[in-house]
Amino acid sequence: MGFQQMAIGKIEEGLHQNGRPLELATLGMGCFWGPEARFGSIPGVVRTRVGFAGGTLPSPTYRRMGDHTETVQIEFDPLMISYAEVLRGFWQNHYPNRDNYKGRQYISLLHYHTEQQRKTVGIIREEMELQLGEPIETEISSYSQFTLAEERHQKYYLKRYPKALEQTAELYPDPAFLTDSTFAARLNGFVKGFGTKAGVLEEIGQWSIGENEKTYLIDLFSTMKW
Ligand code: MHO
Repeated sequence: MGFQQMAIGKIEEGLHQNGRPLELATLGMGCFWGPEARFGSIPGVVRTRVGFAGGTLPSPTYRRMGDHTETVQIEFDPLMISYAEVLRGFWQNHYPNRDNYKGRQYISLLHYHTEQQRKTVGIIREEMELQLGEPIETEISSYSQFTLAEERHQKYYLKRYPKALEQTAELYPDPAFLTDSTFAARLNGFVKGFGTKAGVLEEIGQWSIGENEKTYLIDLFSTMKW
């Protein structure tokens, strides 16, 4: 079928606009490549992006991030994964009390986006402190802004597989399309060792997209050469 005009944004439209409001989480847990892959593999996570947050320097870049922190921002469907589960994933997958050898670049940082999120943070933080056996030193504050990192940092691990990317060229005629794509988030998680082939295929089978589009993505993923 003519996927020329069916680039990924069009295919995934149904996923992003199924009438349910999505929620945001903004998390700093060290080098942002890893957490993007981890969260990108979770069903219910619609988008992942990496960038800079928490500082004051205007227009930070990777080479000049000033007082900002590497962060991953995820957009998720709260009916499929709760914010509490996101927070457990956050605290169980980095050590929040590490010495920060590079200023604020890799600090443990958490921005809540709503009053409800602020309350949930308080509850899960206590739960995680009991698990960890020490007070958590994550810097917690209200979300103010997030600057998208350079394109080369988005879906970083997936970009290490040019052969696979070539096979998705119809979906991603412009590499910038990877940044907002759910399918790219799953691929990026998969190459980093998160999720299983069967799991990804099963999930795509349940996506609220057209049948032809489903078949296309399922065929593509199951026959992909890495
Ligand atoms: N792995 C890199 C850090 C990159 S991350 C985007 C390093 O070891 O310097 O900060």
